Amino acid sequence: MKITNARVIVCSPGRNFVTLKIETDEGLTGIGDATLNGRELSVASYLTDHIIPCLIGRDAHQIEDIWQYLYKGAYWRRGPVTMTAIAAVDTALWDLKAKAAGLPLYQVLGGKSRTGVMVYGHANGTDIEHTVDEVLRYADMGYKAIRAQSGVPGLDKVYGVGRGNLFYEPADADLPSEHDWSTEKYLRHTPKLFERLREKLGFDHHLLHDVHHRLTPIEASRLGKSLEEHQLFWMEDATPAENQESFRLIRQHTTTPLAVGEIFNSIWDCKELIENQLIDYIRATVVHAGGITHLRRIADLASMYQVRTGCHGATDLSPACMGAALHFDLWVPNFGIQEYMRHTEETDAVFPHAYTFDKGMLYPGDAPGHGVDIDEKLAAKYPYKRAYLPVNRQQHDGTLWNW
Ligand code: GCO
Ligand code: MG
Repeated sequence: MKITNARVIVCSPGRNFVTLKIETDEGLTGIGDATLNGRELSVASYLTDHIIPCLIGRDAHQIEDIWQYLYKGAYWRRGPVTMTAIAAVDTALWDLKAKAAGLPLYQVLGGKSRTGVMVYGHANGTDIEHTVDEVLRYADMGYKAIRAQSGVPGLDKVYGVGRGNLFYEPADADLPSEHDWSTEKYLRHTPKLFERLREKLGFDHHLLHDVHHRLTPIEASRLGKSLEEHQLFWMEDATPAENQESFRLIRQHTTTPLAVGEIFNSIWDCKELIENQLIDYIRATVVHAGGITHLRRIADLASMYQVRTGCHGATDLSPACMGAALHFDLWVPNFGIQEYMRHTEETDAVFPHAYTFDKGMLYPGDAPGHGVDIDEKLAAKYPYKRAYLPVNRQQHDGTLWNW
């Protein structure tokens, strides 16, 4: 099965997405997500200008060789742009291989390890009572696991608090908007949120929380300790993870499970975190961590240390990534949970997909491949629109902080 053509489709049905479509001499096509929020066009150019010319004429079945060719062949290894571009090719090739076999992708990966994929939804509110109501609404919708984020008294804008009911879109401005931050205010507020949540919800649902890189290790340790009695499923991105060693301090102080890795793009970003059992869940995902081929390597390493997967699944990852991730999740032996932030109707219409939601679980479906397509005609109606993620500044003196 020879690759005859490949092209990049950039569209913005409610938000920006970059998609790679690969065509073959057998008439089959495969698609892969290449979206890197706020830096979309750099991946589009990497694919169009530097990768696609090297793909034409290659055997689409040689997924591993093509992966190595693109990774080692670039000479410049790793990095979000490179690894997202490689991921798009890899996802499209797995889609093609499964379609050529006439099988859903999970079968080609090794078959089902479970009946469905437990997902967590995003509940958020402007204050504690609003957030509690939203969490209860998610529980009513059937979710077994719910992430809770709340506005913080005295802070104008914080990560995780949306404007509408079901959708949260942080990349909301033509130039980065500014949020303000106070560790003290956040740390005073967050344990109260979970205390109230457990009071109203009980302990039959999993609760999760995303710190979004905004604490230092010792502050994160304090938060983790104060949340222990509320039995979180995980505390996410408690501190930035460039220095993997910094998780040791958090680990030494708290039994609240730790998750990290949505911005990781390679196994090298999590090697020490995993080998030293400093985390419980690895959040790397198909689109930003080199595709299924590389994510599988990360998951295998993680399984040796009882670290489970918890793939990133925010709306800036397209349905093509979600489809591929769900097949991966259904197969991967050390599965933990899958994030699921629903896409808007406009997005769903551009990306017809086979996956379905029922009672807190997602099911990838049995269509051949990963089960997600792109309606190019419809996509053309939504041209790219520049959109940035916000930045964060310390409230007391304006110092740029982690968002
Ligand atoms: C999450 C993430 C997202 C990111 C977003 C950035 O846990 O879902 O933290 O909300 O902020 O993916 O592009
Ligand atoms: Mg996160």
